[in-house]
Amino acid sequence: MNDIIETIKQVAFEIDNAIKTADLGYSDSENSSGEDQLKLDVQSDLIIEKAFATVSSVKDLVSEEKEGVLSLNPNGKYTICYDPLDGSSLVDVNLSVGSIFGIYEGELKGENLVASAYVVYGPRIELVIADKNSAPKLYRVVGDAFKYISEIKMDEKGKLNASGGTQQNWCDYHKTFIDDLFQEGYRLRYSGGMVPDLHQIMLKGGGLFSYPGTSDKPNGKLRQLFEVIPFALMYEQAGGEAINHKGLRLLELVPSHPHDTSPCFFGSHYEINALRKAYGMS
Ligand code: AHM
Ligand code: MG
Repeated sequence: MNDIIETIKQVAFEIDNAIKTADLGYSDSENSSGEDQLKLDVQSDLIIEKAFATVSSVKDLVSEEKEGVLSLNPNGKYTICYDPLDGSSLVDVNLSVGSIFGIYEGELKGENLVASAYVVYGPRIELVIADKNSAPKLYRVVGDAFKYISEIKMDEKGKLNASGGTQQNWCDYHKTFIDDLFQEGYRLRYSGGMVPDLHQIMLKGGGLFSYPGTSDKPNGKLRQLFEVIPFALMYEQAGGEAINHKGLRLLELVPSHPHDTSPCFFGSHYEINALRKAYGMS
């Protein structure tokens, strides 16, 4: 596992450099979700693919930017499912973006996630790593290396509300739930990049990040293997919760296709309990 973490640190520097210097235009291709790919998406994907090609513990790579599975080493133990540059459409307005990595052993489903990591490219580069045994660990680039900063622990209740999806397409009970949180004093924090948005809520103690199913996207937008499940491990290990619209832990999701999405809710206990009531789960 250590070789994988070291590789993630290496690619973080390379992708950060690409963000700061590369052409921000579109490539000629679409990803498997039918979205236009930026040149930067393709470049970040290649950086990760090249770096893991020599890591013997990695069996396969599955990228948000590629349709199929890329086999690397038949004797490897882990499959890495990754979103090379999440929120890349925010680079042209100079907002924070991130890379997300889910490290799976065996079949690609939530319960086989053994560790996850994400990198935030903001005013500073930060890396968070989670496994099943301890609280997530925060690292920050100081000088030319990642320095360990602290463990991340969430409070029972937070103050922030990051509500995704097109509001016009929310169902009535979701709208009422989100409105009620604002009535209770929650403050809106939503940049449109899930990495900085979820990072902010975890580091500020708690709150809610939601990306519900909507009338135009009944299964939400965020991808299970690359985005939803890796962050679910982060939130649970930080003392929060991560569930879908039916109350299922996101770590119990079993995708039938690598690019499947899921409605998702990440938060501290208080907000997730409020969600359960609003959605009629309890
Ligand atoms: P991407 O993987 O194509 O960059 O899209 C994922 C991003 C997330 O970072 C963010 O939470 C979400 O899309 C925002 O979507 P919306 O604009 O619909 O709220
Ligand atoms: Mg993404």
